Amino acid sequence: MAKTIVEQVMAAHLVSGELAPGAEVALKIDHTLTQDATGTLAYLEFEAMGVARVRPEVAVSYVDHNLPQTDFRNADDHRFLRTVAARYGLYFSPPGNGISHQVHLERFSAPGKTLLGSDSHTPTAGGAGMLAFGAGGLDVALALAGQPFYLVMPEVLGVRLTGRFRPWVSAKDVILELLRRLTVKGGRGKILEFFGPALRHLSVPERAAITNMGAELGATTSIFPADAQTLRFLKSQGREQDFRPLKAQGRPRYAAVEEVDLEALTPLTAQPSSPDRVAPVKDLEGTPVEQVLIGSCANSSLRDLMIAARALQGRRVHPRVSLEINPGSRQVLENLIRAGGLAPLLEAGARVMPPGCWGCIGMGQAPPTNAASVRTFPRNFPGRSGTKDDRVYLASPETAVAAAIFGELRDPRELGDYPRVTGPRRLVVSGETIIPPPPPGEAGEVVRGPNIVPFPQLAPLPETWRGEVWLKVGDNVTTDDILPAGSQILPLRSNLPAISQYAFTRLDPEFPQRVKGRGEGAVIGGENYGQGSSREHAALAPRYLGVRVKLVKSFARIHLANLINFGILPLTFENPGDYDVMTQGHTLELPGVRQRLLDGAERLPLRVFAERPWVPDVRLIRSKGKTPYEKEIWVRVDLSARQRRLLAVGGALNLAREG
Ligand code: MIC
Ligand code: SF4
Repeated sequence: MAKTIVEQVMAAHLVSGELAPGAEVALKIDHTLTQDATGTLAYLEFEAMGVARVRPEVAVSYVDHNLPQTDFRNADDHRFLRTVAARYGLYFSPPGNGISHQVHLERFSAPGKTLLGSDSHTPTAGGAGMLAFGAGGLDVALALAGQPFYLVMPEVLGVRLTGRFRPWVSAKDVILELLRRLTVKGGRGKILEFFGPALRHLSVPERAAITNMGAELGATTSIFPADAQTLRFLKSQGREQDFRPLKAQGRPRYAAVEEVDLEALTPLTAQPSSPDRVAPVKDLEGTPVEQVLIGSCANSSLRDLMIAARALQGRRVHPRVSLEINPGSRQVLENLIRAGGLAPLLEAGARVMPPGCWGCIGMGQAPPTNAASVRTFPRNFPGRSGTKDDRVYLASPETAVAAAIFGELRDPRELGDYPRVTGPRRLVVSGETIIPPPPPGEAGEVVRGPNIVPFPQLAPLPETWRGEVWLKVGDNVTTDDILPAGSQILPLRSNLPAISQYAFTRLDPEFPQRVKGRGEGAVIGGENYGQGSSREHAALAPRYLGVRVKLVKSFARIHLANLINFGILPLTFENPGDYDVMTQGHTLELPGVRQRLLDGAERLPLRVFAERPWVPDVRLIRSKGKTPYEKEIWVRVDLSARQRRLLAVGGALNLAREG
């Protein structure tokens, strides 16, 4: 019988539910990963569940995001993570070892296995045939406790790749082309499954650059088959025993098929400040560039850095440009040195950072005011670089290195001969820097510094909810907008009271002060609300300040799951036009909402009260004193019975505590 790869892997991991698009399914999780910025909270949540040892086959705690250790807080977090790993039986990848996604691909990826990671770019491992999902920390904590991962079964979108790259065009251009066609909303509710004759020429790191940025399409995940290229990659890692072939059976029926002819692609770039504002580099030639960053979980493999090194051989970086290289892992850096790639980078004038995320999440490397920065990163959301009104372009290592040499955006094909870069058959493998879990008897104690603040208790949902609209925002709001990262805020990830003081401050600097002591409130949003990072802090920090209701046109997947996990009611407009008539300051009432939810209601009445009439069809209510105008609208709650229970008790942790 014809079957997609997705169906095969899901069927092999199905705990409950039916593999029909739109239905909730529960999957067994084989591997988990966390990174430091989401991991601290995830392990506090895991500890609250009272489980003695982690259950998945492989569970890894990586430290890659917050590396500068500007004070004790950061170092406290790292020590907490190291001692938690030893106590509960996880692998620990210390700071300097590399970015979680790159290191997991190198040292642990296994075709046909499932991976759940508290980072939205976890689908990177789909490049090696893993079914890998980004999720909030609490979902990962539940998987660590042996529980399945719940998700709404997506449709499978086939992506057929044909042809072969022309010189100076590479994997980044494939995913930028898909972003150009489908936009940051186009992948929602979908898994991308790649196939076609071009796969023969695509190495695993190239495939991983594509699956990585499937996250930017809003896709649930992306996956490639496991074939000769996968075996070659695993052999180069000394892990051929982890290979198992994986391909679609027969001629499966995809919900739709996108075709990309690699031969027809030209160098592309995503313009400021959204990954889908894609244009050919040629059309933007001459734009002056002052910073070029090559790195991140999307493009920091040995291949990517060697391309940059070879292109820079005998050349110098333009004097206007700061070129910075962030290797993806210690292994990449080690092999770069052995392959003779480090010297040309340094000789050309590049700065080389230790492996890690760095400027990708605003931990240093902020660009100057009013300057274009070209980055091989996956995201260019406004202000994410650490500079207000930044102008960040996303591009391939080829396009980035051309910008570094010319000091402006230029089609990299102007650089002449394309360097031939082939990886060694056997890489120098530095996996021994990953600390394996000690035997259960030798676990040791978890060490908590003052920056590790215990998880708060969250109140259950009241029978009838009433609160004010505290904020109204537009379309495609990111979790970076809701709770920014960067060098000031990232050290507070394990301290909820402190980090909540930054919630929504990008959109309204007064927000935390404005809502303080005012009970509970609501946020109104547009389409694709909460795209981007998986950080559950973007749900939890507003909840801590009293946000209990989010009413939007549509949600992004991971943020939606995080809202439910922390007891925030995720509502959508039945009539999207109602969005236009609502403003900050309106009072909302959801009569009998708790019982209605538990009864399975798919639509709820919402009363909106205002001081003044704001649309022609509001009616005057004489008895309501202060808020005389009322309108009733319908809102939708598209949730499973499990999610309804979570919301009623005030969140997943309350449910886990109840047992
Ligand atoms: C990101 O790229 O946005 C991050 C920073 O890696 C986040 C995780 C976080 O906010 O800690 C992500 O992708 O989920
Ligand atoms: Fe790190 Fe950037 Fe990748 Fe996020 S997108 S994991 S910040 S490198």
